[in-house]
Amino acid sequence: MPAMMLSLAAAFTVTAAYPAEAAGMKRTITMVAVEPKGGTTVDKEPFPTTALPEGKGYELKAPNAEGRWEVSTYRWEPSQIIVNQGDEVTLEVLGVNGAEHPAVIDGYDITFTVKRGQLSTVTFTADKAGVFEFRCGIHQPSMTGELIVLPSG
Ligand SMILES: [Cu+2]
Repeated sequence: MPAMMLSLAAAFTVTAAYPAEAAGMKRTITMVAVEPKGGTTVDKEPFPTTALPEGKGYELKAPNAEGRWEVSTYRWEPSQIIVNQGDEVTLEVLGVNGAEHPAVIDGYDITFTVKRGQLSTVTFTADKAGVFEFRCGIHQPSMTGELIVLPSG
């Protein structure tokens, strides 16, 4: 029992000290630009009567001749990135769906384009704390995410 308590105490110390000791780390975040899709037929589920928000980020296809309807959306995955202020952050974004995604990270004046089949790499120092939106210039309003930079100190 004492040994177990000691190891728990050690684990807690490491966890509690993580943000301060980890600041300034090199972080690589792997992401994808994807288009999840779903669909069914009107004999199983009626076609939705409520429209989705305007923009190319959402698509609701009306039933075809066989009664099949489909829904899809464009997403960044993950769409929330959490780093510590001072970290050197590298985003490696693979384009899986969609020909291209011109992206911007607000507050950091960073722009990059993700193309299908290519890995786009963006490296920056997260020197400003706060919550910064990043988004695709084409697939709105869904292809939006947050860069969350936790303040150091
Ligand atoms: Cu896009």
